[in-house]
Amino acid sequence: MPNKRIGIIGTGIMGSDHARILTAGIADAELAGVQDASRERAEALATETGARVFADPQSLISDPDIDAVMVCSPDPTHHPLALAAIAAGKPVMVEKPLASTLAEAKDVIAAEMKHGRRLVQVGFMRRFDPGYCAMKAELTGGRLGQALFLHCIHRNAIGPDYLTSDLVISSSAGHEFDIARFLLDDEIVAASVISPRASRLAPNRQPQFIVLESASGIVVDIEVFVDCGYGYDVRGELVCEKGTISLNPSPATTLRHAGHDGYQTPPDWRPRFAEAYRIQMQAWVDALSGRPNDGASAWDGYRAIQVTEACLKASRTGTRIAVPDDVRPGFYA
Ligand code: ISE
Repeated sequence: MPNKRIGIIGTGIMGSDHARILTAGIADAELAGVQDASRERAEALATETGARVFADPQSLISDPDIDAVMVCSPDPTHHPLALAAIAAGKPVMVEKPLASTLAEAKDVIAAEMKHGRRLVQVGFMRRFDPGYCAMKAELTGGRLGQALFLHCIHRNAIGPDYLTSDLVISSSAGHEFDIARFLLDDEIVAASVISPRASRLAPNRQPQFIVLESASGIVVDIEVFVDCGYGYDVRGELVCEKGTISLNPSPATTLRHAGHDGYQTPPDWRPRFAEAYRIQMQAWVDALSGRPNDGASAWDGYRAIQVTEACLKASRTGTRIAVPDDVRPGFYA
């Protein structure tokens, strides 16, 4: 079977990372094209990977030598480019979030359903992280009993300048919204948010403390602090009736040296989730040949945005906000 020819739109941090993962050893796929608003940046990646450079997103999407597309360009472009890929009948992996608003996410769902075949996967890579997968398997196995709490911590060393308090919820906590639904196999029905004062080192945005309630009665709490200073740190503990299961820090080794005993903390999320990104990529490529996977669908992307919007409203009003309980269309069963 010939390799699937992948085109990547957006060659910034995530697009370049995906390109390197793809070229480093994903079976049955090759990086065939790249495109970026900065031609220079696209060309640099093309030189490194041997991919062809496209002048604009549409020419990459419609090219007969591109079988499937990854959208890694800035968030506001996700919605139009997902629609363009659906219109061309090409499978598309859209980096999270699926869209910038609920209305846009609904558009993508409507277009995909009209097309009649599932084409969209959203890049919520934690679904492929071995740690989260082990937590899910343990919960499903039943030995711990029913879940009661999911405690989550999401810390970045230092957020980029453009990251506002709202984006901390949509861009960063969005991962927890999706992984909570996936892990617990449950829907989020309500959200409350409180914020401590801003760190004096990052006065332009506040850390957030989010409490979500699930339909079956599980409480999920999430600390999101993108300016913790020391490194990238994602934690999770699932508390059940008969025990708990926690994520371990990802490094395989502990270093004792010069008065220090512990783990190195990575500067950002790529080393922490390297394995998740690799497994996600292989699973997506395999799905192009018809093998289903547990990746997030456009419906999951839409639900994550619904939780985001409830959190934004909860944060503004200081009240508990119900998340609408939309019925999942059979198309996304
Ligand atoms: C970023 O966009 C990501 O996707 C990372 O996984 C997350 O940890 C970070 O906070 C986001 O800004």
